[in-house]
Amino acid sequence: MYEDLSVEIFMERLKGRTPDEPEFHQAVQEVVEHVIPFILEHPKYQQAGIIQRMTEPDRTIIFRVVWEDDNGEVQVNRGYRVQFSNAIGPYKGGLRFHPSVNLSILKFLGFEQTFKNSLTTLPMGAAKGGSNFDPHGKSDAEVMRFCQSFMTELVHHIGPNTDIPAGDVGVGAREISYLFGQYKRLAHEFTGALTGKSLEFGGSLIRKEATGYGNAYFMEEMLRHQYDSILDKTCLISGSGNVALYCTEKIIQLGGKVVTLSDSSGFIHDPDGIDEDKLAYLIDLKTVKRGRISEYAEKYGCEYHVGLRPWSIPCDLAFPCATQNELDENDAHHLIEHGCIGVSEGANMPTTQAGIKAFQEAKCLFGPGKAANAGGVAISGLEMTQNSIRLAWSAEELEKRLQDIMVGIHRQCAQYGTEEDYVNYVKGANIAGFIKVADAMLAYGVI
Ligand code: NDP
Ligand code: 2IT
Repeated sequence: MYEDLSVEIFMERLKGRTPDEPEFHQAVQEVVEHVIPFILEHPKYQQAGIIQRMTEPDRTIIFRVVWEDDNGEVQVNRGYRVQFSNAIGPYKGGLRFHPSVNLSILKFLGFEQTFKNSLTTLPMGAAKGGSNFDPHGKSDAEVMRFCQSFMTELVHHIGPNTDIPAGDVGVGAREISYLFGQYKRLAHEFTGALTGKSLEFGGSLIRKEATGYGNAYFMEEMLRHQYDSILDKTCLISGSGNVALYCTEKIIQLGGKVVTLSDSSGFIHDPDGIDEDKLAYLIDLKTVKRGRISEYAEKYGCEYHVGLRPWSIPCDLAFPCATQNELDENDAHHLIEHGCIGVSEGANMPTTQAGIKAFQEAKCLFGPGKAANAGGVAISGLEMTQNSIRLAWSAEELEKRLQDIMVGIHRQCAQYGTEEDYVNYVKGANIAGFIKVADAMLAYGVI
């Protein structure tokens, strides 16, 4: 079976049966470039059609979400849950509310989640979901009505041992609270069927910080591997959401200097660096007032670049933490020419394929999202554990576990990705993530 397996033939067939899914193709291409050569050396995976099965979700649920806006007008959105794989644990992954959400984007995210969750070493399968609903500019009451309607369908497909959604772009503490409230009401039970919950009702300490902290820890570990550290490094961050803000916080704690942040309207450049007071202002601005990043520039009198991304600014380290394909080949060349020695992806697939190649050719450290941003889902996994044992661990305990998990992910990447004097973290993450899921699938037989 599959005797003619090659990256080219595989991708041609995948594109043939999934037309109009460019983000999904991109995510699969990035994986199979490393995994297919590995499979060819290990025929048991080839004979069992493992990669063919891994690139087809277990199931995809698409549903209508109807809600009433504050003017009494009926609004219709589309809701999704792509349950990708439960080979190594119940389906697990975030929900994204953003106007760009479509099946291609959710399939790319669900596919990547399979490898990411495997790398954490915790027993979690993979899923992703969301809606083309845009929370920007909506009142709390509108967001609540949307979330309640969304959960009215989703409740049939999730549960603490089945599928456990969490946040992603556009889904933070407010949305998870509305979603969990409706889940609890409809399911008639109080169980940890969502993570990222608030502390009063089963949430975990460190969860909101975990993705950003983990991303900074992953960079620190890549640097430590070559006897360096974040201390005194100038850092660029894109985005100003959950991941970007807490990545900033950890970089400040590790002695680095963050000089940029962005949103979809532009970026701020503060050459003096964002300190703890400025960060406190930002967390309030973005999570309570739901303001724009340009307001930071007005308050602190620094530059604001409308409609641009931060990659033209000279730096030592870059942390793309906003969205997919926000850093392309030109940006990569700019960064390298201006002295950048490391990139750690807080977002999912923020760097284009050509961008990744440019970093790797320049021997710039490059940590792919499925490894570097796995801290968020890892603490989600530990939120599930705490819910199951009905206990809450301390922040110190959880942060220590987060650090250990990020170090462990780095170790797995180095084990499978070391090429002479350079660690190819993309290759390492893909192969290490693949093996655990593939071996579970082999054990189950043909299902
Ligand atoms: P948030 O919604 O909290 O913040 C998203 C940020 O990115 C905002 O600043 C937003 O700006 C910006 N952004 C979103 N879409 C675009 C776009 N199309 N173009 C430019 N800027 C954009 O999301 P998170 O911080 O949670 O997520 C950021 C990234 O991290 C995503 O790729 C997500 O998948 C990934 N991730 C998140 C995890 C988590 O635990 N939250 C875990 C692992 C990965 P604006 O407000 O203008 O839209
Ligand atoms: O992309 C991701 O890993 C997330 N959005 C977090 C998923 C989770 O279940 O915590």
